[in-house]
Amino acid sequence: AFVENLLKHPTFLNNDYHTKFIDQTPELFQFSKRKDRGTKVLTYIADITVNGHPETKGHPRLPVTIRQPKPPANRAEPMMGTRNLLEQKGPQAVADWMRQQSQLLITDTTMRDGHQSLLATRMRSIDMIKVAPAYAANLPQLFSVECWGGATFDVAYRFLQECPWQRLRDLRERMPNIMTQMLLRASNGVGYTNYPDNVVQFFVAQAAKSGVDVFRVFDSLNWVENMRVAMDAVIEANKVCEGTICYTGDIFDPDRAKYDLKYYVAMGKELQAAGAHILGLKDMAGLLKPAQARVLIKALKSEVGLPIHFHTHDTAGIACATILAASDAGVDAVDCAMDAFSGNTSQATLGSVVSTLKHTDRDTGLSMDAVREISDYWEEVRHQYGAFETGMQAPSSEVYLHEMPGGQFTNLKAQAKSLGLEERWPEVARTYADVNQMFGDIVKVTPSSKVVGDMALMMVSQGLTRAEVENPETDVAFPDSVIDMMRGNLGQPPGGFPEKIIRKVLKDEEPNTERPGKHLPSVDLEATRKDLSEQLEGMSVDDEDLAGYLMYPKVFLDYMGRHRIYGPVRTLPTQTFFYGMEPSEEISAEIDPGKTLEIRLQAVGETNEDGEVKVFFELNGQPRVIRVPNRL
Ligand code: BTN
Ligand code: 3PY
Ligand code: ZN
Repeated sequence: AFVENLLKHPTFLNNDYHTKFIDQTPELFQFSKRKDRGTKVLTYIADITVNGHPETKGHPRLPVTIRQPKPPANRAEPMMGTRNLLEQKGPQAVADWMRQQSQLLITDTTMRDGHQSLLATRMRSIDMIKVAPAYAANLPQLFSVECWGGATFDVAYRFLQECPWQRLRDLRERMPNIMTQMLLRASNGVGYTNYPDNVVQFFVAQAAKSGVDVFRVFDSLNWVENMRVAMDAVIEANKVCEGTICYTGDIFDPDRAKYDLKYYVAMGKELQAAGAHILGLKDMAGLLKPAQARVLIKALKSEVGLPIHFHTHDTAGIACATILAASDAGVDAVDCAMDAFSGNTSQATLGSVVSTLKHTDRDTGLSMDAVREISDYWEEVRHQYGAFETGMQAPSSEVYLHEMPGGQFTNLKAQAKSLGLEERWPEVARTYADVNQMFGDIVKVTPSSKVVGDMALMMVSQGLTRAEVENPETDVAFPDSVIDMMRGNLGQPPGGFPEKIIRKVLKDEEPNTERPGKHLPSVDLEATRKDLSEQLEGMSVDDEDLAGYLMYPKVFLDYMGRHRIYGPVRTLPTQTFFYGMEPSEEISAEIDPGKTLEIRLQAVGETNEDGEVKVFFELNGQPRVIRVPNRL
C-alpha cells in the first residue's frame, strides 16, 4: 500500500513535495527503495493510464497502430570526425583545422535548440539516443551535434523525469567520432542567475568529463568580464571554448548605433584575448540580415582572426539567406536543424543549406540521402510531441520589432494567453520593445530576455506605459527579476543601465556594478554533498548529482523523489510516457543494457469505494496487478 499512500499524500498531490516531505515521512521512501524497478515503472504506467499526464491533458494520443519512429540503418562504419581530432590534438588543432577547410562546416542543433525552440524543450532522451548511431555512421562530416545545455538541463529533471547527465553520456557513447556541443550561459551556468565561481568551475569540469566537447559560452548582457570564469574552466578542461557574441539591433541602422560594427569587432577581440578558440556569433532572435552578415562576418574574420561559428533562428523566414551570405563572406561553421525540426523559431533547414551548396566551393560534404533519412526519423518523432507544438504557422517579421529570442517567442505568447492577453499580443510585442529601450537597449537572451518579458507582461496586464513607469511620481511594483537585474545581479550591459530606471527600481539602494561572482562566497562542495546525501537517506551522491543539485536544488530533489517512486521511466517509449497504455498494447523498455521489460497492459479495472483502480499487466509474461488512485 506504500505507493498508494504516497500518491494520496496531499503534499504529493499538489506536486510540490520536496525535502521536507522526505524528512517528515521517511518510511515512505524507505519502502520505495525496496521496490524493484519493474514495479516502479508499472506504477508510473498505471498512474498515467488512469489519470493522464498533467502536461498532455486534452491532447489525444496517436493511435497505437502508428509505428514507433525507426532510426535509419548505418550506411558505413563510422569514419573519423572532429571528435577524433579533438581527442588526438586538442582544441587549438580543431580551430586551426577549421580555418583550413573550404567546405562550410555544419552543426546540427535538432537535439538542443531545435526542440527547445519548437517543442518547449520537451524531447526525451530515448528519441535522441536511438538515432545517435546513425549520426555517427552517416553524417561523420558534421562539425558538431548540439545536444546539451540551454534549457534542456532543467527541463530533463523537471518535466521529463530523466537525468540530463545520463543523456549526455548515452549520446557521447553512441557518437564517438563527432564533437558534442552545449550552450552555456557563462556565470549563469544552465540556470537563470549568477552562480558562485567555484560552482561554475565544478559544473564545467563535470560537463567536460561526462562528454561535452564544444562549449558555446555567452553572457546575457554581452559582458566579457562575466564570461571569464566559465571560459577559463573550458580551456582548463582542454575542450573547445567558443567565446560568443550575442547579436542584437542592426549594424546598418543609425538608430541602433550602440550595437554597430565597431562594437562587435571590439567584443570579438576581447573574446580572443580571453582565450576563445572559436568565435561564436549567436543571433538568438534571428535579426542578422544577409547584407549585414556579409559585412559583419568579413570584419570579424579579418580583424579578430578566429574561426567563426554562426548561429541564427528562422523566425523571420530569412535564416537560409543569411547563412548563405555568411558562407560567401567566409564564415567557418553554421548551425542548422534537421528539416523536420527547422524553420520558424528554430534554425535554418539543414537539408536546404547542404543541397544549395552542392557543387560549389563550400560544398559541406554531407550526404543528402543521409540527411533525408535522419530527417524522416525526426519527423516521426515530432508527431509524438503534438501536445507541445506552439501553433506558430508562419514566419514573422514582427521579430524585428520585439527581438525576442527563438526560445522565448512562443513561450511568451503562451504566457500572455494564460494571463488572458492573447488578443493583445501586438501590444505585448510593442511593450517588450519599449522595455528594451527603457532598460537602455540591452541584449535579450536567457536570462535577460526573461526579465524584459516579465516587465512587458506586467505593464500590459496593468495597463502601464513606459512614460508612466519612468515617471518618478507614480508608484510601480516591479517584478523581482527586474529588481534583481537592476541590482547588478546579472552583470552590466555596455554603458550600464540608465540612471533613471535604476533610481526608479532601487530608490535609494546602490546597485553593484562589479562582476556578481566577485561577491558570491564559494560553496563548500563536500559539505553540500554530505548535506544532500543526508537529505536522500544516505544515498551516495556523485559529482553529476551534486552539480545538478547546485544548479537547481529543488528541481533536483523533486526529481529524486519521483525517481524513487517511478524508477527508470526514461526507458519508456514517448507515447507511453505521456499517455500511458491501452488494453492489449505491448511495449518493451530496456532498463539496463540487455535487461528488457516486456510489458503488456491487460485491462484497467473499475474504481473501488476507496477511489482506487486495479491495473492488470503482464510483465515478462507474469501477471501483475498495480493499484493506483483515480484522481480524475
Ligand atoms: C511533472 O510534470 O510534474 C513531472 C512528470 C511526472 C508527473 C507524475 S505522473 C503521475 C503523478 N501524477 C501527477 O500529477 N504527477 C505525477
Ligand atoms: C538558452 O540560453 O537556452 C538559449 O537558447 C539562448 O538563446
Ligand atoms: Zn538559439
